[in-house]
Amino acid sequence: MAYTVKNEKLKQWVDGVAKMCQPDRVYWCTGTKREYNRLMKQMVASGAAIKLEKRANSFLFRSDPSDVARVEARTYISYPTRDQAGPTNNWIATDELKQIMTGLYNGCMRGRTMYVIPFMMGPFGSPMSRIGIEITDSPYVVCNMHIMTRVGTRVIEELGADGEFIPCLHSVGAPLEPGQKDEPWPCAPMEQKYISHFPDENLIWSYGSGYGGNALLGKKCLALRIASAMAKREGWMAEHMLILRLISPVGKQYHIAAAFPSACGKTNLAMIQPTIPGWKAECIGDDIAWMKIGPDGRLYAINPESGFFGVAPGTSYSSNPMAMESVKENTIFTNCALTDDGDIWWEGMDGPAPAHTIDWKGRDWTPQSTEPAAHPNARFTAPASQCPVICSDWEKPEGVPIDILIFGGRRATVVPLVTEAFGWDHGVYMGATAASETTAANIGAVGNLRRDPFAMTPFCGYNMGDYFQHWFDMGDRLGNKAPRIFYVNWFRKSPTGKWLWPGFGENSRVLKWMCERLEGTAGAQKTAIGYVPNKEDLDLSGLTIPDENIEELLRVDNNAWRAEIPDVEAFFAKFGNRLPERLRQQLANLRERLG
Ligand code: SAT
Ligand code: MN
Repeated sequence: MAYTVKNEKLKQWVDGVAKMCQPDRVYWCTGTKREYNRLMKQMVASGAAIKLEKRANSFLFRSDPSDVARVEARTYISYPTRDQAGPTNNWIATDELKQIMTGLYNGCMRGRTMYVIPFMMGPFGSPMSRIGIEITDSPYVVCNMHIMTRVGTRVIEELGADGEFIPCLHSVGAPLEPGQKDEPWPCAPMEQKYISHFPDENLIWSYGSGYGGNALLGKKCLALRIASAMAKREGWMAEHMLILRLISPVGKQYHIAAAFPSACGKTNLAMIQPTIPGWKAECIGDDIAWMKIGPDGRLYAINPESGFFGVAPGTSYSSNPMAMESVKENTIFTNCALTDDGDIWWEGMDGPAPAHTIDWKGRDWTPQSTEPAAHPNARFTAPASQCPVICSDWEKPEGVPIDILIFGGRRATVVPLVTEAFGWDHGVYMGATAASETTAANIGAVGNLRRDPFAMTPFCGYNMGDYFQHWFDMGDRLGNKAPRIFYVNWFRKSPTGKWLWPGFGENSRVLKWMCERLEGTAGAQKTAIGYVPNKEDLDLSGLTIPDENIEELLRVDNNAWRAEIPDVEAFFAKFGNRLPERLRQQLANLRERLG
């Protein structure tokens, strides 16, 4: 061990896990570049990773074809009673789940190294940051954690003898018998996968998957599921939100936090390059925001992560140039295609498709192939510091004061480009009823409409009805210092199925309108669903969009909204008496406004 651990609780936990999992050896991570390079070298030698000739210090991994995304059906929020987990979470009683998983963990690291990863979520020195310790038998996870979190000896120092940490146990669930050759991507069959959370104990147990949020436990497991439960208890917020700073031509700063479901363009918006002259944007985070009320009564946000785990397909110099710049070097690619000259490729990258690649399953691929070369949920893991527009204050310990909160999703119909809430309670209603067409970020059918309140459905660590109430409570505490709330939909389509809005950098026009609403300088029409801009309220200069498209984008069809009310009612009914009365009231108000 390269350092001394003074924390008895940590030592005991690690010893106990080692006894249960029976690894060949235990290794405490230091978080250094040397450690990273050594592990990568080992993985290249074993065939788990491919070093990219064309990209400095970058590597390609191919997962097992059965292990390509978060598995929500195998994700559990465990409490003694089902009601505590609520209707949106899978639940198994704590005792029973621990018994099942202890059985699986027994001897599961045989033939492998057990890595202990001390990591910090949030900047060093921030009162909002939290320490996690991940135990894993996957060196791939160690390297990803190096990028996504702050790993190292300094965490052990900050933890000291009696500091608090969140224990995160992970195993790929594939013990090796003596002499048995390892798989390039070891994992367990679906029915043995468990991504489990015990919020009462701030404890995470994950088994059987090596992919993304199932295995990089600082991300969804700690920073959202466990943190949301802590935040409820302690009076702060852990949200599935990007954070960005927008700077107006006169140099005024606006901080925006926005919640969209996975793979709905959070990373793109987080790194937006405004197309309107004079406006600039800087990125603070692309996936998760921890927010707390500051001494001045405003809501302050930090990004608990230190890297981007972004969806690769569709990322290009035209859709997200800043992401392309961020992945130029020191990046881990998972399930992308490999080009003949030793670079990565994916669908939607700039320029013509290469004449030949090796696809994410390791097979020859040509543009004539019937399957995509990269998996739709292929990812890049890149250090946030490599983003050319990373905000100079992105690691500020006190965070940045949030002016605007945005909810949204992918909707081909009904929902206009942008709507401003009448007030906090109405904004909470918008968040609670947010809906989106499903994407490839989760294993399941793609393209179905699902209610995804606050984009938190798969990430809320307790009863979602109580979570709604927490939003009202936070609003009450924030009072007139609360951020303004907006709802956006970049994805509305024409009756013939064409995108109506160009999106990407042009979304800055919508952000500008929001800022002007805060300043009281932009107009809007009051509709049944909120304030929607008139065509002339949006800065559309230099854009060539047919008038009828803009009209369709901003159209509020009361009939269509009325038709969705039964679905909202059915959704609300799931929460029984845990549904806050104030949400019921908002629904009644909407119904009345729709007439
Ligand atoms: O695999 S992750 O959960 O980290 C990515 C996502 O779904 O947003
Ligand atoms: Mn996400």
